[in-house]
Formats: sequence, structure tokens, C-alpha cells
Amino acid sequence: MVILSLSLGDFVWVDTGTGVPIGAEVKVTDTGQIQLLDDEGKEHKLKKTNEKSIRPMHPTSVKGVDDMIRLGDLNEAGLLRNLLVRHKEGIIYTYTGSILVAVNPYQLLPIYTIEHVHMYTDRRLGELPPHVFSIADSCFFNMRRNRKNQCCVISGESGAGKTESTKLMLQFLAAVSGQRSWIEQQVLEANPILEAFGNAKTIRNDNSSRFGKYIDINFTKGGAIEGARIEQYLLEKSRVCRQAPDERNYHVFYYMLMGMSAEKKKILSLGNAAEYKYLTMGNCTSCEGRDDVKEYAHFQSALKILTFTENDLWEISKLLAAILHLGNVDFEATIVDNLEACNVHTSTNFKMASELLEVDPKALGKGLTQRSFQTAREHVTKSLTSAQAMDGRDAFVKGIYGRLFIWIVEKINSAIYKPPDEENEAKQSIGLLDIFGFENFSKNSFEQLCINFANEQLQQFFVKHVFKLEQDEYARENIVWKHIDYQDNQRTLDVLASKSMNLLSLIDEESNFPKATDATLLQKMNQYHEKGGIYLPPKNNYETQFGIEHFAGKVFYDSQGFLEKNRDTLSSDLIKMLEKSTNKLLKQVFCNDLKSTSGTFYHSTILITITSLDSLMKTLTACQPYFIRCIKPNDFKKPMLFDRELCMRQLRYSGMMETIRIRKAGYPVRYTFDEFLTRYRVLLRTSICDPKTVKGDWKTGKTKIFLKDHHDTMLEVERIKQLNVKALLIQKVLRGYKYRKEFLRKRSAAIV
Ligand code: AD9
Ligand code: MG
Repeated sequence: MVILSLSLGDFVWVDTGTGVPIGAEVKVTDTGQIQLLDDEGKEHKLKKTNEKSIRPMHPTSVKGVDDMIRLGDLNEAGLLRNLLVRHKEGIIYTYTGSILVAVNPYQLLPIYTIEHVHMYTDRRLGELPPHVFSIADSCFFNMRRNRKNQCCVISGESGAGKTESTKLMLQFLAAVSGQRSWIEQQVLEANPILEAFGNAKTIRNDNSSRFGKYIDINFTKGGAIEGARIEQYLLEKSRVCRQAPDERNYHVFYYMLMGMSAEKKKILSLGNAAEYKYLTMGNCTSCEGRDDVKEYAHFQSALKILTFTENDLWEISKLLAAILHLGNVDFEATIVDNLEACNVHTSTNFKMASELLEVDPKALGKGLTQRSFQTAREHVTKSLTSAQAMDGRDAFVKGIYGRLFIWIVEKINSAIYKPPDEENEAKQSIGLLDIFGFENFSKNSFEQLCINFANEQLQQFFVKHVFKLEQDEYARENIVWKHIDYQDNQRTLDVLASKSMNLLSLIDEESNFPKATDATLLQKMNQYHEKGGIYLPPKNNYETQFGIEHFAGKVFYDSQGFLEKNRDTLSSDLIKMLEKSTNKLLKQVFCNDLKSTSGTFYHSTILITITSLDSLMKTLTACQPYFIRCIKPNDFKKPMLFDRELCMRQLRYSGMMETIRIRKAGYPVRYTFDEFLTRYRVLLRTSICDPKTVKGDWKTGKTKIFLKDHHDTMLEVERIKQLNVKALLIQKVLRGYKYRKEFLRKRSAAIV
């Protein structure tokens, strides 16, 4: 009987019937009774606990292991407890082979010092405890060893720690690539600028990235950082005009209002955050733990480092101030020719907005309250209702901010990116991908659909790399292999973007029909996808919500506003007005629109998203990838709190269980015979080539040799040792040679 064989201090699994079995220790109570104390501090009386629900725990699960593939209890409970016991001890990193799992500690840990950088430099993965620096070092090492570009895909939901991990990777790469040079500093300081314009406080994360980024860091042949290029994806523009409760607009607005000198603010006629509608929609203007004054100072110094001039900052501030003033502009409803119309309420805000945009106030007023269009025969002007005018104003503001953001990223790139010259061969590079995490709010809209689509693509990249290509190659190389099943999200991607009449193409097509509405869109989606199972149609004809079965769970989207959001239309009257503006920066950020002769300013958000994600996938596919899976341990941004259910959900949808299985059974490192021989020839006469030493599980295929991660580490460590021994020998020989030459010289001198 299991219970009777238990002794004090033993660890067991208890299945409480409520989910994944929990770990528990056998203890004795004050009254001398034996009981189980589980990982959450709950007591279980042995008498009441059904003995069938108790299983002994494998020793590896008691204290936890560095690499999940070493777990004896290879099941969900084992995997979850491993992260939990480590988290309790403040250990946030765990490997699954070469994939890093990082649990957000929500506190500053003393593990990112320069000593840690040195410690992890030029050490193979697995030699030291798991660390994000080790992944960065491996990317750097492999880039040089295999002469192949590397990338690191950092995923996880909002607040899980992707952006922080990206910054730590960058910090490490900058430190190991050489002395702190100007370009390295520039690459590092691009971040505070991007975050000022693209990050905001949300309910999930006080510094949530509202755009995706891919930083491609270029290195010289010697391994020094030569430059970098930043690609940005899908900034959430709606946040500039609207924020959900307890959320803020982009950081930069608050920085400016808190940090700018009083004189400058006066010129821009700026007050406090509380005075602006665009900053108070979420009823939250400050962010605990974030000092906007200090951040503004940092932002300003970063701008200088990235070669933005004082004047650039002033011009940017003018546009930001114009946005805030525009947000406070009111419209008065009137009736013209029996039709609803509106007038701009001429306030200081309105005057300041036109002054800062350097446009004629009359033209701005007209542009905001009327819309002109061309019919077959004539040019017609139509008055807008005040609601329409407000929408048009918001679209204008989003247009300015979105283009300003793109201009800023381009300007940063012009400072840090050195295009390859003709003589130079292609650069070596390491790319870091940090996008917005998967989102599922109580109300989801078009923005969430785009974000989640991007996350589906990334998940597919992971699935392809870790499961599909891997197992295909075993088959090609005739390696004996038992297929491992995995959750493939390809079907969701097909419904979203590949199948004919896929959801994204339907949205885009409908956006092209002037008469289409969100309701007609929904009808079409129902018509083509009702029965597939991935698309979940609305429950009845009045419902505007549809659902999608994503890899990370079901998400319901409200179709209202989809077409308008995808069209992202800007009034052609306002664009025409900008032609006459004397504001240089404003004209520059709109230069493509001003050049356009089509007369419509319709950008398909979906088309832009698909095109940029396709190009990202191509880039990633051409690299050797590393993966970091960030896990958010609780919803309260609290240290030392590990919500088992929340973590289990993330581990499940990221496919961690199957990943461990394949990494445990598989051979993720491979070389062609030639490559292998060239690299490890030095080990030929060492004990490592003795079949007794090289026990274990490696395989030879038709053209390649297949290894486990730990073999690779062992071979590299031994190789370096041998090379060092050889180098010492050579030194000795050379020294002997020098000594002998000197001796002969002296002797012949003596003879003479
Ligand atoms: V989002 O999808 O952009 O909303 P991220 O990027 O995944 O999200 P982020 O990196 O911003 O999350 O982390 C959220 C917060 O967790 C940070 O602001 C830190 O306060 C905290 N964090 C994350 N990682 C670490 C860490 N390694 N050490 C200390 C951390 N704190
Ligand atoms: Mg982020």
C-alpha cells in the first residue's frame, strides 16, 4: 500500500481531482499524525485522501532540474512543479534543451551584473546554470562558428518579460562584442526612444509594447557590433485617441508634460495631463514606479545619442502638442439645408492646433467638418455630423502619430544602420524578435485580430522548426524514430490567411466595397467558414461577435468597426490642406501621401500586416533560430507569486510538453560528416573518441551526424581544451626555437 510505505520528508504527487496533480511533502502534525502538505501550503489528511490519488515523486522533481529533459516525471505536473520550486528559490531560467523558459520574477535580481556577463562569455550552453546571457552567447558563438545568421524568437503573453529579455540579450551582445563603442551605445539607446513612442501602461503591463520589433544586429568579421536595423510592426494607433480604463496613452505624452521646461510648455500652450481628453480616457495619468520626469531626461539624452538635434525634438514636441490640442477640439451640431452638420468650436485648443500644424485655421476647420468627393459630373462637398467630424479628427491624429512613429524608426535606422558596401560580403547578424504578446480581453477588436494573427505565425514558425522539419529530417536521413505528435496551428492559419476566401482576405475585400458594412462582412464570414470549427459564428443574427479557435485559446472579436479600422482612411481634404502647411516635419512624415496622386488615402492594414509578417518569416527562416519562452507567473505583477493554473495554461498552449518530449528523444544538433570532421579533427586521438567514453545516444544518418545538445556542449568544451593544449605546445616549441636561435647566435658571436 502506497500510504504505509511513506516516510517523513518523502515527496509525493497528490491528485486533488481539480486539475494537474500537485506536489506534497509527508509531514507530521503536532498531534503526531502523518499528513501531506502540498506546494500551496494546503494540508491533506492521509485518512481522507484516497490512496489511489497518491503517487511517489521522482527524485528529480523534488528539488527541480536545470533542464526539463532530465525530469523523471515527464508529465504536466512534473514540468509545472519544476518551474514552481525553482521560482520559489528565485531561479527564473530553465532549459528545455537549448530552448530557454524564463519566468518573470517581477523584481530586480542581482544576476545581470558585468561579472555575470564575463562569467557567461564564451561558455557553452549547459556548462553554467540556465541564463538569458547563455542564449545570447550561444547566438554569438554559433554565428561565428557556423557563419550563419542567428535569430532569437522571444514569445509569451503580455507582461511575460519579452521586452526585458530582449534588452538583456542586447546588453550582453554589446558587452561581449568589444569595448563600449559609440555604435553599441547607439544601438542600446534606441530602446528608450522606441519605448517612449510605442509603449504604454496597460492593465497587464506597466510598460506594454504596443508594436512589434525585430532588431537585426550586424557584426564585423571580428565579432564587433557594426550596426543594427530595426523593423517595426503594427503600432496600435487607436491608443493615441482612446484608452481602456486604468490604461494610459503612449509614455511620451506624459514624459513631455512632466519633464519639459515651463517656458517651452508655455510656447506650446501645454498644461497638465489631466487637461487633455486624449490622456484621460483611462482615468489614469500616472504610473506607479515610473518617474516621468526622469524618463524624459533619459529620452532626451537617448535622442541626442541617436543624432536627433534639439530642433528635431522641438519639431516632434510641436506635433505631439498639436495632437493633444486637437483632442480637445469640440464640434457644435447645427442644421444646414435641413441636414445635420457641425462647426468647430473655436477654442484656444483649436487655434493652437492650427498654429502648431502651421496651417490656415479656416482650412483646418473646413477639413475637419466637411468632406468633398468627386461624382461622375462634379465636385461635391458634404457637411459632417459632429460624430463624423470627431471620427475624422481621430483618424487624422492617428495618421499623424503613426507616421511620426515610422519616421522616428527610420531616423534611428539612418543613425545605426550601415548598408553593406559592394566589396563587403553579407554581414553576420543576430536578430531579436520582440512582438506584442497574444491578447484576449473581455472586448477584442480588429487590433487584437492582427496581434493574434502575428502570434499564430510565430507559433507556426516554432512548430515548424521544432517538430515538423526536425522529424522530416530524421525520416530523410533514415534515423530510427518514433513520431512525436504535436499541436499544429496550421489549420487556424489556413482559415485566417491561406485558404481561399480566408477571413483576412474577406475583411480586405469587403473594405474595398463602399457599400459593404461590418454586418455584410459577418454574413460572408459565416457563409464560408461556419462549418469549419476554427471560426465560431455568432450565436444569432443580432450578435456582432465571432470567435476564433487560436492555439492559445478561443478569442471572441467584435466585428463592429472592422472595415473602418482596416481601411484606415484619411480624409483627402485634410491631406490637401497639409500640402499648404509650412511645418517641415509634418510634411515629411506625410511625404508618401502627398506624393500619391490617387486621391484616396486608404491603407489596408491587413495587407501591410501580411506583407511585413511574410517578410519577417522569410528572414527568420534563413537564420538558425533560438527560442525564449517567457512565462507570466501571476496577474498581479507580484514577485514570489506563482499561479499554477495561469502557468499551466501558458505551458500548454506554447506546446512545452511536446517540446520536452521531442528535445529529450531527438537530436537537435547536426553536422554533415565533412563539417564534423573539420571541426573535431583535433579530438581524434583523445579519450573522447573512445567508444567507452562516448556512451549514449547519437546517430549517424545518410549524410549527417545527429547529436543531442549536451553532446555539442561536450565536444566544444573538449575541442577548446585540445586547442589550448596545442597552442601551449606550439608556444613551447616556439620558445625553444627562439632560445636555440639565441644560443646559436651567441655561440657564433663568441667564436668570431
Ligand atoms: V508586452 O506583450 O510588451 O505587454 P512583455 O514585453 O512580455 O509584455 P515586459 O518585458 O515589458 O513584458 O515585462 C513586464 C515587466 O515585468 C517589466 O516591466 C519588469 O517590471 C518585469 N520583468 C520582466 N522580466 C524581468 C526580469 N528579467 N527581471 C526583473 C522583469 N523584472
Ligand atoms: Mg514588450
